[in-house]
Amino acid sequence: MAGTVTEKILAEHLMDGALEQGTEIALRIDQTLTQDATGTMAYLEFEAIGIPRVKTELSVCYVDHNLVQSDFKNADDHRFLQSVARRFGLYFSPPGNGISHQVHLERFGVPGKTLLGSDSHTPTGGGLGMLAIGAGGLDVAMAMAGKPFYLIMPKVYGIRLTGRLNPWVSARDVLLEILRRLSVKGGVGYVMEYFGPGVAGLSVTDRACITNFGAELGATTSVFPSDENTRRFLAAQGREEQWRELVADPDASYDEVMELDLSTLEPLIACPSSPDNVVPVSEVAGRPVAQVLIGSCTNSSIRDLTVVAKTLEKHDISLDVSFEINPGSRQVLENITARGDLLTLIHAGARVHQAGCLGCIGMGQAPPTEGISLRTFPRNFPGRSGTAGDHVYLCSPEVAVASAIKGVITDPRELGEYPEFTWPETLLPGDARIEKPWPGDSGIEILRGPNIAPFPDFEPLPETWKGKVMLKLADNITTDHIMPAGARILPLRSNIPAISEYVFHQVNQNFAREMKEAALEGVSGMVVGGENYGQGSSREHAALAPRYLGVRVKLVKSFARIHKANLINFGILPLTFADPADYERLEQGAEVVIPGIRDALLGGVDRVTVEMDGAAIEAVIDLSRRHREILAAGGLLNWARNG
Ligand code: MIC
Ligand code: SF4
Repeated sequence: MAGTVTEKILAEHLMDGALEQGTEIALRIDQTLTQDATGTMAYLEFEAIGIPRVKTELSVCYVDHNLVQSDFKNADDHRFLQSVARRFGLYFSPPGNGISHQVHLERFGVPGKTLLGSDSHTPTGGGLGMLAIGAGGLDVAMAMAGKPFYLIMPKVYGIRLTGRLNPWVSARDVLLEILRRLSVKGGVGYVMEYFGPGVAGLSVTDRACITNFGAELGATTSVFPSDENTRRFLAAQGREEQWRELVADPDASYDEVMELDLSTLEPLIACPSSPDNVVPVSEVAGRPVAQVLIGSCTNSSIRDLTVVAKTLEKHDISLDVSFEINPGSRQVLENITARGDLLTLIHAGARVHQAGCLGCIGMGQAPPTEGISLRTFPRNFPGRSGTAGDHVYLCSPEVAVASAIKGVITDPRELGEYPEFTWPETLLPGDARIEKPWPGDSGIEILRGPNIAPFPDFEPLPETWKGKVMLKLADNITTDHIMPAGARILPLRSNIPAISEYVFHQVNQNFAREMKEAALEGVSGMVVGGENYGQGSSREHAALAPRYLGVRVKLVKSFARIHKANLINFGILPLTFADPADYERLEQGAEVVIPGIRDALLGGVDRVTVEMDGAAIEAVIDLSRRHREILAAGGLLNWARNG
C-alpha cells in the first residue's frame, strides 16, 4: 500500500490497534528526551513505576530551562537529574550544553525512529525524518519503562512545497505563513507532512525550524522526508551511518493538502500575543524596538547565527536596542567561534549568553515596560516574557537583526545583499560534556534536595460528582495561563504543593486560595473553557497542580492534544459541550452535579448530563476504554498500580 512518511513510521512502530483514523493506537518508542523543568517530575514518576533501568534504545536527560541559580533549588534539581541519569542508564546533557531539541537533532536524532519528549517542541526531530512527539512527563516515564505510547491515530496534512525561498526570507516565514492560514488550532488531530520539489531547497535545520514551530499549530507532530540533505547533515555530525532514506510513495494520499510556493513568501511577523497573529513585516515596519532576542529551539542553529553575524559585518546595532544572542547548543557556540562569527556578534554589541532556553521561558531577559521585544522564539503568549502587558513579536533571525540595526521593525530586504549560508562538510561536535549512560548496577545514590516533595496521592472518581464552576475562561487558553513559568515559579516544578499556589495566577490570583476554601467545605472544582483549551506547553503541572487543588472536571468547547492527555493522566475528567452554545449557560459560581459519572465512564457511554440549578447540559465523553479506566481509578499511576 502506498504510504506517507508518517504512515511508514507508524506502521513500523505499531504495537496495538490498527492505523485507522480516530482510533487509539499503541506505539513503540525508540528514544525519549526530557528537559529539567518537566524532567524532575518525570523521573519521580519513573521511580514510582519501579523499573531499574530505562528500556528504550536511547534516552537523554537534558538541563536547559532552569538555568538561573538564584538559590539552591535549580542547582539541586540539576544534581538530582545527573544522579538519576547515572542510576537509570540515560545520557545526560548538563546546563550550558544547549536546548534539548537542538542538541538532540545534532547528536542523537535518527531518521525513521520514534522520539517521545516531555516538551511540546519535540517535533523538532521531524526535521530529520523522525516521528517526534511531545507528551506529558508521565507518558515519557512510561515509555522509558518500555511501555507503549498511546495516541489517537492522527490524520495526515500534506504540505506540498514548490519553489525556493527568496533572499532575506527563511524557514521561520514558512511556518508563519501556515499559521496565518490555519491558526493555532488548525493542526489539531493532524501530523503535518512536508513533500514536493521545494523540500530539497531546505536544509535539516530549516526543516527543524518548521517542524518545531509547527507545535504552535496544535499538530500532533510535523515531519519531513529523509533525503540527501539529511544524509549530508548526519555526515557533518559524524553520524552518516545512521542515515536511511525515507520518503513518501509518489501516489501516497493525504487527508488534506496545502500548496505552498516558497518563492511567493515575504518576511512575516507574529504580533502580540499569539503566534498566529501574523502580518507582513511591511505592515508594522517603523515601530520602535527595545529588545531583540535571537535564540530558542526554533531559531538558534549555526545557520541562523551565521546569517546574523554576516549581516552585522556591514552594520552596527542601534544604541536603543538590547540585542541578545542565546545560542542553541555548545556545538553552535563552538562552530561560530571557530569560524570567527562570534567575534563579529560581540563587536556589534550583542549580549551573548550561555546555550539554553533563557528568556523564551521567562528565565531572565524580561523586556522593559511598554517596550517592543522582537524574538526568534516560538511563543508570545501574554506575560510569558515576565513583563505584564508585554509586546512580544515573533520573527525570523533576518527580521530580528534588521530591526536591531535600525532600531525599528524593519523589512530585512532593505539591507541589500543577502549573506547566503552554505553548510560546512564537517563540524566540531561540541559534545564533550554529554555524559554517556553509566553501566547497570552502578549503585549510584539519587541526590535529592529539600525542594523535592513526594508525589501526591489522588482519590478515585466518585459514582456521582458534585462540584462548583470555579472559573470560566475564553478560547485559546494556554498552559502558561493555567500554570505559569518564569524564573520565580519554574524552580517549584518538583514541589507540587508549592507550585499549586500559582495555578491560574495570570487569570485570578486568588484561585489557589478559593480552591482551598472550597475543599474545606468538601466542594470540588470544575473549570469551563472555550476552544483549543490548554494549547502550548506539554507541562503536566498544568493538570497535576490544579488536581492537587481539587479540580476534577474540565468542560470546554475543545481541547489541545497534550493537555487533554495530561488531564487524563492525573484524573481530571475532560468533557466537551455537546452544543457549544451551552457554554453561555454555565456561569462561574454555578453548582453542578454529574450523576452516575463513574458508571457512564466504565460503561462506555459517550454523553453525560451536567445538572445545574434546575437546568441540564449535555456533555460529550470522547475517551478510549483505557482513558476511562484511568479516570475512574483517579489517574494513571493509580491505574498502573491496580494492575
Ligand atoms: C515551553 O516552551 O512552553 C516549555 C517551557 O518548553 C514547555 C515545557 C515546560 O513547561 O516545561 C513545553 O513546550 O512543553
Ligand atoms: Fe526552551 Fe523556548 Fe524551546 Fe520551550 S520553546 S524548549 S522554553 S527554547
